[in-house]
Amino acid sequence: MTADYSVYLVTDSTPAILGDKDLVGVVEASLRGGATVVQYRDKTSAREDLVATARKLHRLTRSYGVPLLINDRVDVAVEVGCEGVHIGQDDMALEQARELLGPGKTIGATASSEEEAIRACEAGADYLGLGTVYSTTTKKDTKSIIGPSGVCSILTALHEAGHASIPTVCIGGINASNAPSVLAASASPHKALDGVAVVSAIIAAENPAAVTRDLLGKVITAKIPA
Ligand code: TZP
Ligand code: MG
Repeated sequence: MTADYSVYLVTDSTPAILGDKDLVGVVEASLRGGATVVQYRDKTSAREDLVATARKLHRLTRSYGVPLLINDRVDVAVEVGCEGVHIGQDDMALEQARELLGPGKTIGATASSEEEAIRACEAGADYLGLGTVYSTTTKKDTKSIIGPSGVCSILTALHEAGHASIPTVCIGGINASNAPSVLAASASPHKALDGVAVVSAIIAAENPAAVTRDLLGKVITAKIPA
């Protein structure tokens, strides 16, 4: 079964974004608002804390029927038994992640160019995160800002290389205000994004449920063919 990638929430536990709120509470609010995928992204916590938080998040996401993916840490995903991982260009090879996770798990990859996107498809990625669309303070080591036009070039290349069916989301500076224009401007004639991946617009929001609901409505509207 293919997941619904419409509103893909990526977590951030840093005080600059989460503030003094409780991460699990924020994720629950976003799920109430309709988040369709959750990625637990935590670059700083110790392994035992990663596993403990991932278990809490997985109990929650399971109750909403939403997949939980772990950023970078295939070992944590295996231990928790969640639905999969998201792997960056500098992380573990996708083939090795597949071997460790076993069949039936979801492996996502980040791509910021046509070549990276096609290579990830060939290596067995189940979906792609395309970006960075707009510069963002959430990820400071971003290599390239590709804008909606860069996303459009990648979607075109995927179609031409025979990978039209791979689900894609974009990431980087996306919020409920710019999501409709990003979805429209990034669509190529044969392939459009399946959704948007968002960190700060939801995690830092005063009302994560309302922001998620707003985003989901806009993504669904944008996906209806004109
Ligand atoms: N990868 C590319 S940009 C980014 C990641 C994880 C962060 C996006 O954060 P935000 O707050 O949605 O701009
Ligand atoms: Mg990574």
